[in-house]
Amino acid sequence: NYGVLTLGDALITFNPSNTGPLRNVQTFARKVGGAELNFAIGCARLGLNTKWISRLGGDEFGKVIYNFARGEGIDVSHVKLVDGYPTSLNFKEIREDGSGKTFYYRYQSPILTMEPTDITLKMLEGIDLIHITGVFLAIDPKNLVITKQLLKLAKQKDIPVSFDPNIRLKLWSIEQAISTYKEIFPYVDILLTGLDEIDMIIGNSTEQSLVEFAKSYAISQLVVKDGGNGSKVYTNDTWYAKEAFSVNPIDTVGAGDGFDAGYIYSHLHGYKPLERLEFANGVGALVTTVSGDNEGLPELDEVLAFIRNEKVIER
Ligand code: KDG
Repeated sequence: NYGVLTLGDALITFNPSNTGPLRNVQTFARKVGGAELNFAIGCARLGLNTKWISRLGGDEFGKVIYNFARGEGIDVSHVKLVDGYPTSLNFKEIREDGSGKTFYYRYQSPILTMEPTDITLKMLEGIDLIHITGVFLAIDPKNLVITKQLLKLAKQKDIPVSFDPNIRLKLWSIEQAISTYKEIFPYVDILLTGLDEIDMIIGNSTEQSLVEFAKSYAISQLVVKDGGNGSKVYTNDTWYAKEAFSVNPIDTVGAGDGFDAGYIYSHLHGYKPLERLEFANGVGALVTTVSGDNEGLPELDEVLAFIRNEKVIER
C-alpha cells in the first residue's frame, strides 16, 4: 500500500440546517472540516495509509475532531491536543445551488503552537507523497517555515510533493498568498489548483501561460479543477481533459479536497492521465451530493461503481 502525509488545522464545521443567508439560519449540524483533514479522510477512505499532522484545542471540540480522524483510520500519532487554545470553528452558509461561504472563528488556532522542530525525518517513514495546501500556509507566517522544513526533508528522502493553493482571501491577501506560493512552487511535483485560483496567481489562465508556468517551476503535473466544467492536466508536454459528472450538488464545500484525494490515489496506483481525472472528478462529484465537507467522500468501491455508472441494488 501507499502512504501519504498532510498537515494542517482542522475545524468544527457547523453546517446550516437550511439554505440561504447565514443570518436566517437558526440550527446547525456539528460536523468536522478543514481542507487538509478533508483530504486525509478522502485518502483514508480510498484505502491509503494516511498520516495527518495537526494541533487541536485541549477542549471538547478538539476531542471530537481527534476521535473522528482516528475513527476514519487516519494516523493521528502526530496530532496533539493543546490546552489554552480553542479548537477552530467554521460556520457555513449554503445556497440553493450547493455553493458555500465560510465564516471562520479561528483567531487563536491551536496550530499556532506547532514549531519547525516538530517536523522530523522519522515522520516520513512509509510516506510516498506529501500533500500541502495554502490553508495551512495562510493561518500564520510561521507555517511557511514549518512547511519548508517538511519540504526539505521530503527532498532529502526523494518523496514527491503535491500542492493545492486553496486560496482563502478571508485568511490573507492575494499578494501575501502569491509571494508565499512562490516559495513553495519549486518543491512541487503535482499542482492541484482551481482554474479561478491559477488565474489569480499567474494573472491569466491561457493554456500557453499555464505551460510556461509549469515549465518554469518544473511541475510535472499541473492539474486544473473547474467544478462542473471538469478538469484537465498538463503532463509530459500534453494536455488531457475530462468532463465532469453530472450530479445535483447540495454542498460543494470540500469537493476540491476530495478531488485532490482521488487524484493522488489514482496517481499513486499508476492510473493514466485521463483515468486520474475521471477518478478525481468522480470523488469530487460524490462529495457535493452529501451535506458536510467530507461525509460524501467515497470508499474505493463506491467511486468505481459511480464512474462505471453501475446500479447497486441495496434492498
Ligand atoms: O476546502 C474546505 C475548507 O474550505 C473548509 O473545510 C474549511 O479548511 C477550511 C478553510 O480554512 O477554508
